[in-house]
Amino acid sequence: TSIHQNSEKATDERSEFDAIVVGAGFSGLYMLYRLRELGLSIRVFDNADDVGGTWFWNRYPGARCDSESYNYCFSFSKELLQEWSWSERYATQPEILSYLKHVADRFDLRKDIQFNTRVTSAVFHEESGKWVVGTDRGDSMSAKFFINAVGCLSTANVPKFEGLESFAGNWYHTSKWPHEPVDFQGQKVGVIGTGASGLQCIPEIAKDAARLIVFQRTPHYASPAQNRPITPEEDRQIKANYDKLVEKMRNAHAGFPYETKAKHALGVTPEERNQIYEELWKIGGYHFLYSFSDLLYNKEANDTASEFIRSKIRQIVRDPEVAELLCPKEYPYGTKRPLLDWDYYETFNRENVSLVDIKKSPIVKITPEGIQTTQDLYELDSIVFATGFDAITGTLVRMDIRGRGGITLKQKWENGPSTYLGMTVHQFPNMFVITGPGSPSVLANLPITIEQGVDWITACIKFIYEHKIDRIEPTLEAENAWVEEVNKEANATLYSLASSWYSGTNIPGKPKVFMPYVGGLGKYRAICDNVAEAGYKGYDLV
Ligand code: N01
Repeated sequence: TSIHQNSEKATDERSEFDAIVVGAGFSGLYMLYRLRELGLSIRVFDNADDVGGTWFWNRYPGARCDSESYNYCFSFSKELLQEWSWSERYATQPEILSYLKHVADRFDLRKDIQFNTRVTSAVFHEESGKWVVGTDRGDSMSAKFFINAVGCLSTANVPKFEGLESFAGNWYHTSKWPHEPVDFQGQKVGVIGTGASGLQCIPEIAKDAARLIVFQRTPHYASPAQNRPITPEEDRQIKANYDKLVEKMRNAHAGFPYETKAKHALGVTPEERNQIYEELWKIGGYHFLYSFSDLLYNKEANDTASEFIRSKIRQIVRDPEVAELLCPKEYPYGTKRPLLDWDYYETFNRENVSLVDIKKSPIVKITPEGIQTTQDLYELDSIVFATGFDAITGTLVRMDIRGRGGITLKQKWENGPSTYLGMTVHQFPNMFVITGPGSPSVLANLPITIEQGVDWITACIKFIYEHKIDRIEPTLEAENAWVEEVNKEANATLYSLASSWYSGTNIPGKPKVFMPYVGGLGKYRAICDNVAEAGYKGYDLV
């Protein structure tokens, strides 16, 4: 019998498995699919009551993916690519969620997934060589392999403002949005945060609320999304060429099928440069980032793109003071996650919307009436926290994961995460992380980078069974060398000029370490493949 949506228990009653996977989003679903092909017994846990991961939780108004729909999907099944049609250039959250539900049904994945269950601990038992996994429902199950598919942005960051519990209205975090639509009509609403989530929900909330006050700490750069429906002809063309498109994405730097216009922004005349920027601005989406390949490496080159975006903001926003406040000046374009503009800048031309600079006048506390800054009290009916996540490591260190000698992952990563290839950790045998720190993860088109990670892990597990190996664990030397490589790549870029969740600076007390691997998905894939081909170089195989 297959398990249907909202069922709480997977069908298999056993407590011992070959592999336990945490998370049923893009990465957990595909991991399950691949491991089943090896004939293994698998249990997947997810805290939600259905599949979807990030697309299950982030239901705020306006939630969509910034990556184009026909790039942001699984590529492993040609049939799936042909049978699913995306309705718009950028898919909405409900459409991506129904896609992932379709994937779960089509490949009969639900029967191995236990929903409404949070994994709270995972302890490696040295004698048996098994991971013992505990959940908030009192389960205790063991497996040879423990695989984290928890996503990079799954632990919400609600800043600890004094007095939040005293607030008389309702408050929401974008990633924990209620399943029923929230009605802001007639309300005074405050939104804190202007990252990807803020930029998407602000224009939508502005249409409903009587008054919207946006609390901005740091302005972000955004280029137009230029969304539109996908025509039947376009759909046919994409599908006729999917093989080539997929091949291109898999080997591309960021997993997208785009090509940069030119190498050096300063190698063309200012007129030519402007023309390229204008052209890409019209095309929309991440194409703008693909103007010149040195934007993230050369500050002077970057200045030209940053200034171009500022000039556009000044053209769109009518009030010059508000426009200036919306212009990022303290960090280069692209060093915080580049964003798309879904009528965000235009929203500040509305009569009912205002912008508060909380860098100049920080929030002091939340009172029963609203938000108190050093300057004013803003009376509000609702507050929306678009304040992001304890990204990349947050969910992992909150689970009580204990490796050899009882060391916890939290202790191990006290001064910042260290991994070998972003997928494995010294002292944590037979544990894998998909989109872990030290992998391209959030800097690449996620479904495509997830497929690379899952395929590599699957091949590794197959190798382990074929060679009758009990344990695989990276050596400390290999791990240290990889950390050095990740740092070297990051240091060659301009990323250090911004504070961002990429390096943990959004979370007070979190070590400041640039977490993703910047070298690109194509290069990373080749490195990982070489390690495998060399018989898992850098690993102890026992
Ligand atoms: O979170 P963020 P997000 N006081 O961390 C501010 C993906 N995503 O949920 O910049 C006051 O980017 C913070 O200010 P500052 C995507 O990868 C994708 O928006 O730190 N303000 C910032 O403005 C994205 O990058 C999509 O100074 C505080 C905001 O809150 C990632 O998720 C859509 C504060 C947080 O921005 C995270 O995006 C949505 C405090 N104490 C998300 N703490 C799409 O594909 C934080 N802020 C479209």
